[in-house]
Amino acid sequence: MTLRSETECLMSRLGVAADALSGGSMACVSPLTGERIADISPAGVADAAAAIAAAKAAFGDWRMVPAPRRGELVRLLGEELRAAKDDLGRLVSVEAGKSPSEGAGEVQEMIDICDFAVGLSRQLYGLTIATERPGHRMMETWHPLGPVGVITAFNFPVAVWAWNAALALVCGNPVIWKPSEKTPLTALACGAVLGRALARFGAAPEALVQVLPGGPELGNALVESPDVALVSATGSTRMGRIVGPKVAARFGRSILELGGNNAGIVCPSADTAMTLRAVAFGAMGTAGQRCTTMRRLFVHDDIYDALVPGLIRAYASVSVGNPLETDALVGPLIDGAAYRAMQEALEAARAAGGTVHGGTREDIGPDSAYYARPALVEMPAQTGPVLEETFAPILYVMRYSDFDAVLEAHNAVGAGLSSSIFTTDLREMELFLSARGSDCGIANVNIGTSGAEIGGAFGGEKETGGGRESGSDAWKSYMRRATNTINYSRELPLAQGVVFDI
Ligand code: UN1
Repeated sequence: MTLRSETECLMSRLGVAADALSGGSMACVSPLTGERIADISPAGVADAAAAIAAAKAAFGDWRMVPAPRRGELVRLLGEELRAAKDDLGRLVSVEAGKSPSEGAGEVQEMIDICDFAVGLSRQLYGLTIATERPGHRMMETWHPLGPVGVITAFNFPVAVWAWNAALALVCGNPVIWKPSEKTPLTALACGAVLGRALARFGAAPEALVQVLPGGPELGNALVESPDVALVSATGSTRMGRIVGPKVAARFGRSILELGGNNAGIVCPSADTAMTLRAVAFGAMGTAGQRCTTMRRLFVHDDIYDALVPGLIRAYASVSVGNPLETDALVGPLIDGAAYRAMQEALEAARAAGGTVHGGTREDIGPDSAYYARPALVEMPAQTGPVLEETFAPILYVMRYSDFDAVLEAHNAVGAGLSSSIFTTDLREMELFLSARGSDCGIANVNIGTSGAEIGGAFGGEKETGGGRESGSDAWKSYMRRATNTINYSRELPLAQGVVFDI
């Protein structure tokens, strides 16, 4: 079976008819082989405008549906996702090149956030606050915000949408989704899965969730429209520099989840065998194409020789290949541009005095597929490409001897998403987690930088954009807060003791 016909089968089982997959002007390509697996019809800016208007109308109704009832829709979505897990996970592998386990894991992440959001639908708590005025009560109420525009990247084509959609829906907001141009099929499939949940739910407003596959002009329409209350955008820092100011200029709200340049610090007391496995997954998993991928590793002089030669061997021996045909752990890069960016970074690393292990193209599949052996680069210092995020499996390894200096080096990059320390020394661990330690939104101990669970808030600081999605109280970004002061007395005492007797 060709990948194209497998895609048609998967899509049809997921609920997208075959005639939606051919004859359109937007080519969908699988990175596994470079094969065209569908030609769909993209949405245009007029469709985006219509979608925004429809979402605005849907908001009028959805905001009045009690939150636990809204949670019921998300519960049904979780059920439909459980039923669709195998097919949707496989489609993620076909469209984004992930291994079956990572494809399935991504759908599991969607199911997890649905479960979380269902619970949340009964816990959108506001505080009751002590007031200084007698006979008064003060409280806060969380209200739905408005239509939410979700812009996602190719590397987590479905999970990141689910983080946003599940929360937005229980918070009372319609969703308009602009998926990556590289992964529109999984988005259409999610639309069909959600359609089944909506049909079972019954009385949801029209256009509660809409999918707009197509080019950047669609994302721009969401960014510029005053009717899109919140834009949640995942992608490069370059993209965020455009989206953030535009949304801010109209006083809209944004959640930005941008680049990462995530590092690990390996201390003398680290468990070397476990560290090696954690670094291998963090740096090579998903072919280095997670925003949480480990990209820098600082290794203490005393442990360098016990760890790094073994890591270099792991890089030389890790299986690279088509993960649907072999049990390869490292699949393809998303496209030729990603491969070229990887080679440019490696060239720059060599020019800066780095020793490159691996990184070459593997002779797998047709010319239109880009498989590369992950690269480990021993660097004399944190310079040149080490300071940038290259979305490919490159790990820059550097030595350190002084803990305070390594903390400083750790934080001396633009991005601030995820970080790890490998140590069994309590003082090092706590310093890393302290106010003068890691400056990232995620700081881990004895695990890698990637693979966060949905229960925590996900996102990072500095050039990562500052947004938080997923768990903890990230839901608050999807609602507006009203502070209410109620006078149940017959007097009118003014706050701060102000007197105004007329
Ligand atoms: C991303 O790469 O944009 O923590 C999201 C992780 C995943 C999510 C990554 N749960 O690696």
